[in-house]
Amino acid sequence: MTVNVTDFAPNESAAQEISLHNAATVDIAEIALGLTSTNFDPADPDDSDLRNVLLLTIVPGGTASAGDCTGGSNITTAIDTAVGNGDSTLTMMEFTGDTYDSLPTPLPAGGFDDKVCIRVTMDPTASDVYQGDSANASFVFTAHQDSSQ
Ligand SMILES: [Ca+2]
Ligand SMILES: [Ca+2]
Repeated sequence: MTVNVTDFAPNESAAQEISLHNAATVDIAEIALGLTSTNFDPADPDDSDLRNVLLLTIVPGGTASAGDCTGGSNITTAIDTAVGNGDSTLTMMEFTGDTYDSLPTPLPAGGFDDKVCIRVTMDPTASDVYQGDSANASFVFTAHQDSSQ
């Protein structure tokens, strides 16, 4: 699942739902969520990295609607505590290269479905060194058959 962020303005946001489906005959006890990403600073490069001002919101069970995630259970603070600096906001940079183990999402065998809503918001206080910059983020879901993994 890939999210591309291009031509964002401060305070702009986008949200996407990722569907999870277990068609196998083995129960999935938990799902780890990892992130890799790249930054592009193409025009008049000034070493800005857009990922420092992209704030992530991760909501298992949430629904994407008008750039926001509604419903579900927001686990952004828990992820920031695990992989970030514990200030309760989660930048794309903080999560990049890490894996959060794990989402509170058991997925029984036999065709059960679940989903995760991911919202990206550009920090409203971001300066204009980020104009023209873009970022690519790839979220990686890893199923574990038992919770000790
Ligand atoms: Ca943080
Ligand atoms: Ca720049």
